[in-house]
Amino acid sequence: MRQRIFAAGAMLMALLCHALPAQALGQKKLAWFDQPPIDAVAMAHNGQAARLYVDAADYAGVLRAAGDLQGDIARVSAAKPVLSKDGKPAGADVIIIGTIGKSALIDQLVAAGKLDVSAIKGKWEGWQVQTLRKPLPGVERALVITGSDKRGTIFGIYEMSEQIGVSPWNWWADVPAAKHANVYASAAAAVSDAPVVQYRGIFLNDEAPALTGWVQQRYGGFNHQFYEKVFELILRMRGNYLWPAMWGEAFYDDDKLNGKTADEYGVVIGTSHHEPMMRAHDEWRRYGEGKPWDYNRSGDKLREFWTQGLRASQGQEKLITLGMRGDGDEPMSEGANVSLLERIVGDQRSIIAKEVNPDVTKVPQVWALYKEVQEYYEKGMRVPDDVTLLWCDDNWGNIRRLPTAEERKRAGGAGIYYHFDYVGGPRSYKWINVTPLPKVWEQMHLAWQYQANKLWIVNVGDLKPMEVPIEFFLTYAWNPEAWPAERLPDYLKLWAAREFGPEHADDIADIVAKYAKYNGRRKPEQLEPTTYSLVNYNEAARIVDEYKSIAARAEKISAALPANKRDAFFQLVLYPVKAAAVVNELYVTAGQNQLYGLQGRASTNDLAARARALFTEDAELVRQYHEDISGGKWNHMMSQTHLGYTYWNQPPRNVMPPVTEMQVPKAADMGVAVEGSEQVWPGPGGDALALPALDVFEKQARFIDIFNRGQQAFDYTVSASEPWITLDKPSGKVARQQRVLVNVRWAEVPDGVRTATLTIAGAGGKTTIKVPLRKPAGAAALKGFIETGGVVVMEAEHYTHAVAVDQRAWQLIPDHGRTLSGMTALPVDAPADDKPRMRLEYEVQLFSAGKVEVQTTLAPTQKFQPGAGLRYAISFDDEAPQVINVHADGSEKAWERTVSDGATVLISHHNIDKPGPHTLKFWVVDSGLVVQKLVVNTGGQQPSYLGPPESPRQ
Ligand code: REL
Repeated sequence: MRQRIFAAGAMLMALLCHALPAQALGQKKLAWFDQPPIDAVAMAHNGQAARLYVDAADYAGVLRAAGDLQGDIARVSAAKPVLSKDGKPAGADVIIIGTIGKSALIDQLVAAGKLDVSAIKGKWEGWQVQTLRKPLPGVERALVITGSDKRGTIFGIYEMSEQIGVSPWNWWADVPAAKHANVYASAAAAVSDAPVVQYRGIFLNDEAPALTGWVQQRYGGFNHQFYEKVFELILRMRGNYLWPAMWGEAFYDDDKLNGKTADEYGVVIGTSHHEPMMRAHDEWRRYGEGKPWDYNRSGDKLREFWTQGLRASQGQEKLITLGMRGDGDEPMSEGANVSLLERIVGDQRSIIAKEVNPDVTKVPQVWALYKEVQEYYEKGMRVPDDVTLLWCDDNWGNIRRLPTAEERKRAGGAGIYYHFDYVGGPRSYKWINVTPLPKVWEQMHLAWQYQANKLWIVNVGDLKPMEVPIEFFLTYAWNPEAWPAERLPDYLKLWAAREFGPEHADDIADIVAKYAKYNGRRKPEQLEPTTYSLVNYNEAARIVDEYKSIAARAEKISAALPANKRDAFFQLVLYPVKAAAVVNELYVTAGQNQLYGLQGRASTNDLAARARALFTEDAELVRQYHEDISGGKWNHMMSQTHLGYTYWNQPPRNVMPPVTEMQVPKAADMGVAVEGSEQVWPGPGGDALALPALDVFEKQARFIDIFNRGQQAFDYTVSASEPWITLDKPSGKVARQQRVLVNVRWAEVPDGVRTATLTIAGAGGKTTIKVPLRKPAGAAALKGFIETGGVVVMEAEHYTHAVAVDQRAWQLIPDHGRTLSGMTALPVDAPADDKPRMRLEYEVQLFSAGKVEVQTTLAPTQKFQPGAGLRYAISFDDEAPQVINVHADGSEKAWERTVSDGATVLISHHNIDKPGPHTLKFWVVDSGLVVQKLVVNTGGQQPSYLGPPESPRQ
C-alpha cells in the first residue's frame, strides 16, 4: 500500500494557520525554524549551512535540483551551503541527496543497514526523506533525501524546498520566501511518497498574445532559457509532463536545446493531441514542402516527417502522440475513415519500432480521443492494447468519457486531457481563471475513480494567471485520496498560508474560491448587459455586490501585507478578483444604462459615464500588471482581450459594451419604477405598477425608485394606504433618483392576502402603485421550505432527509455550483439503480395545487459512459419517481447552453393534489451526477439567470 504523508486535515489546519509559519500544502512537517525536535539536522544554523552531498554520477537533473535546494537554503537563511560531489560527507550536520542505484553514498547507507528504502524501491517517482543519527564516520546527523528514480529524488528535494518556505511560485508569481535565521529538518522515521497518476502535466496553449508577447520580450522566443523556467516550475509542483506551446512554435525545432534541456531537468515531453510523433503542427508548414496534410496524398512525406520527429527527440523521455487529425486541429476530411486511421497508427508504430525500440510495446504512446476522434473510437476504431487512451473533456471542463470496466483492463491504461482555457465555441475563454477548484475536484475525482490515472494533462493557456488551478490539478493528481471534497476549503487555506503567511489565510482562501466560483457561473467572455436580470430577484445588483465585496476585501489585505508580498498578491489574488469585479460591473452597468434610457431616467448618462470609467479601469489594471508590479517583469502577460466578443473568437481589441445617452430636458419631471418590473410610470403599463408581494415568511423589504426625467430637482412625498406600512424615506428631494424601501410591521398586519397602495407625488405628478401582502393564518406553525412568490427554492445541500443504501453515501461538494454547493452520491462508479432507492428529501409547504414544474439544476456532467445517458428521478410524496435522462437532448445547442450556463437545468412536471405539506424527492438512478438546486415553480417564477434565491425555511 502507498504510504501517505498527509496528516489529518482539521488538526493540521489549526496548527498551520494559528501557530506555525506557513509551509506546504498539508504534507507531514519536515522543516522547523525554531524549537526543532531532538536530533533534527541543522540545515542552517547561526549563519552556517550544512553541506549538501550528491554523487557526480547521479542524474544531471538531480544534481541541478540539488543546486536549487542549495539556493533555496541560502534564500531562506543567511547561510550559503556548499554543494559537494566528493562523496565524503563530514561535519556535524550534512544533507545527503541521491537516487537508489545512482548514488554511491545512498547505496552505501542502504548496504550498511542505516537506511531502509524498501518503501520506495522500484516505485515510479518514489521519494523518501529521513534524518539519521551518526550514519557515517565523522557525521553526527544527516538529512537524507532519496529517490527511487530520477524524479523521485528531485521531488524529495523540492519537497524540502517547499517545506523550508520556498513556494513553487517563487519565480513565476514572485512569492517571496520568508527569512529564517535557522532551518532544521527532522524525520526520525522515514517519510515517503509516490504519485497515483503517473504522468501529470500542463499544456501551454493559445499562447498569443499574452505568453507569446512576454516570451518574445524576455527570451526572444520559446527557447530553452524560457523552458528551463517552466520545467523547474512543473517539477517544483511535483508534475512531470509538458505539452509545449505550439501556436506557430515548434519545441524541437525552435531551439535544439529545448528537448535536451527537458530531458536533463526530468520533464517528459509530449506533443499535443493533434500533433503526432513528436512534431509540432507548425513544422509541417516549415518542412512539409507545401504538401497537403493528408495521409492518402502525402503518405511518404508524412512518414519521413514523423521519422524525423523521433530522431529529434532521440533518447529523451517522451510520450508519443499517435493518430492524425485534419490540418490545424480540424477533423479529417470526409473520406477519412476508421480503417485509414488504423493504418496510420500501424505505420506510426512501425516507425517507432524502427527508431526507438523494436519492442514497440515498451515505448509510451498516447492516442487522444479528442472531439471527432472519440466518435471513431465509439464506431469501433481501436489501437493496440499498450497505447494509453487519452479521454478528453468537452473543452469546457466536463469529461466526455471515462473507461468502462472492460476498458480498464487495457495495459496502456487511460488518461485525461482537461481544459482551464479554450479557443473555440461557443466562445473562447482564455483570460482569467473561470474553473472553480470544486469543479476540477469533481471531474478529476470521477477520472480517478474510473481509473483514468495513467496521465492527466491540462490546457493552461498562457500559464498565468492559472497558477491556483494548475497547482491544485497537479497536487490532486499526486494523491487524490488526500483531498476528499470536505478538505477542499482546507486546500486553499493551506495554499494562502504558504504564499502569504497565516494572518490572512482564511480570508484569502475565501476570496480566491469565490472569484473562481463567480466566474464559473458565467465566464466573463460570455457576459452580456442582460445576462443577469436587472429587475428580478435583485439579481444583477447582487452579482455586482458580491464581486465588489471580495474585491474590497482583497484591497484591504493587499494594503495590510508587507510590501514584499504585494506583487505576488496582485498576481495571484488582487488582479483577477478586481478585474473580474470590474468586468461584471461594466456589463451590468451597461445593461442598467440601456434600461434607464428606455425608462427615460436622467441618470442614464451617469451610468454611461460609470461604464466608461469601468472600461478605463479594466485597462488600468492591465497596465499595473504590466508596468507597476515586479519591476515590469510581467509585461504583456495580461494582454489577452476579454471585452466585446461578438462570436466565438476573441475580439482583436477590447470593446466596451454599448451605452445609451440621452438629452435631458431642463424641467423636473417625476418617474416611478418598482422592484421586479421594467415598466415605469408614466409609460406603457405604468398605471398598474405593483411591487412583488411582501410576504410574512420572507419579511423582506421591497423598493420603489422615484426618479427624475429632467435636470431640475423636485420634492416628493409617498403616502401609504395602511398605517402599518413603513417607508424609510417617505418624503425628500430627488435630484437624479431616490430609492424608497417599503416594509411593514408584520405584527400589526391582519391575517390573509390583501393589497395596499402607495401614492407618490412630486414635480406636479401623482401615481398610485399596488403593494400586495401575504400573511396566511397559522404561518408560524408551518414547517419546511415555504412557497413565496409562486416558487419554492432549495439548495441541494439543505435537504430534510438524506437516504443512502448499500454502503453508499451522500457527499457534499462545497462551493460546487452556481449558487451554494453540490451533492453527489458516492462511490461515483456504483451501478445504476433502476428502481431508485437512494434519495434526498425536501419538505415543502405549497399554497397552491394543480400543475407545478420542478427545475433541477445539475452540474454540467457529460455522458461519460456508453449508453443512453445518465439519469436521476424526481417525485413528490408517494408518486412514482419520474426518471429523467440528463442527456436526452444530445444536440449541439443543448450542450452549448449547458457549458455557457455552467449548469444543466432540467424540468419535470407534477400534479399537486392539494395545498399543504409535501415532500420533494431527488433520486439517484445513475452515478456521477451532481445536484445543486431545486425550484418548484407553482406559476410565479420570474425570468433570471440563476433562478430565484432560496426560499424561507421554518
Ligand atoms: O484546446 C485544444 O485542445 C485545441 O483546440 C488546441 O490544442 C489546438 O491545437 C489549437 O491550440 C491549435 O491548433
